[in-house]
Amino acid sequence: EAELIHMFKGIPFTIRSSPELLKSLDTFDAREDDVLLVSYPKSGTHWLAGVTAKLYNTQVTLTSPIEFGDISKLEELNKLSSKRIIPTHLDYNMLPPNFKKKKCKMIYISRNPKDTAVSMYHYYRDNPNLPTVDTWTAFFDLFVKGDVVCGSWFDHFLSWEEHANDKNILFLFYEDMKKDLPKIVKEISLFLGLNVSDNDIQDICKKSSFSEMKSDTEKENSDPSHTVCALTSNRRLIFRKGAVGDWKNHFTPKQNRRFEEIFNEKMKLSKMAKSLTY
Ligand code: PPS
Repeated sequence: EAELIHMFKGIPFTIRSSPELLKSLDTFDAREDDVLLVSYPKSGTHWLAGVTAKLYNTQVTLTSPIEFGDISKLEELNKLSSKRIIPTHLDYNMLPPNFKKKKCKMIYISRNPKDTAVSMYHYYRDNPNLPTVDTWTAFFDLFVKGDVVCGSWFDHFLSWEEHANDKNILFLFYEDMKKDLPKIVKEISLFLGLNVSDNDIQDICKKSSFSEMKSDTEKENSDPSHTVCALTSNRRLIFRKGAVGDWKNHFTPKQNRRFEEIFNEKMKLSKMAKSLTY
């Protein structure tokens, strides 16, 4: 079991991200028109990918996360025609430097870390490619210590927050998408420089609802933008509940106090912390 995970630059990765591939990311050749979709796991990656691919009306290649696979995966990526939409769970420091040098557009989506923790717990429980966790209590401890795939939620968020005001980066919150999806889809389209009619926005929102995306993935010819995860082919593991506040069904009052203490300490210099406590 232990060999399901390996450490790279101090961060736990699954063996589906080979060390050779992670090493070569340093020299990966970015293109100016690449678009990156960035997230800590379980923050709305699939939702954002679905929306973004639909905004381009399929004239793009949506890839699986850049850090997954063996070394041949990077050669495949090099051969793909533009435009490429590339999801990633990498923190800012591990992102291939060429994406930064070329000022590629990047969309960072984050979510209340309490809900992310709960989502990740269920994913760990149901995914044979991840270590076994027996109880929520055990997972909670691993999560707050950052002892889970992709490392500490706090480190990830803070590494990206530092760049939230860069012109090529758009910062989004899962909860805002839940509250007013058309508004956020419009914001994404403006950021990407796409001219999309209000009708198209309505249509994209309809096709990107939780129930639409969940039921679509169960069809044989499902929209490929609904299935970017490289860790499972079982789409039911991705589309679980899609709700805000499920943490309240899992956190004990004591865990909640402990989480908030850690949150307040780790995030004391964060300007965006307020947008995250729901
Ligand atoms: S992954 O594996 O890290 O890429 O997972 P990710 O896509 O980031 O996050 C999965 C959670 O997002 C929820 N989800 C959605 N919520 C609302 N609307 C839509 N369309 C949608 N699509 C996916 C999904 O249900 C997971 O959250 P939980 O709380 O586990 O249900």
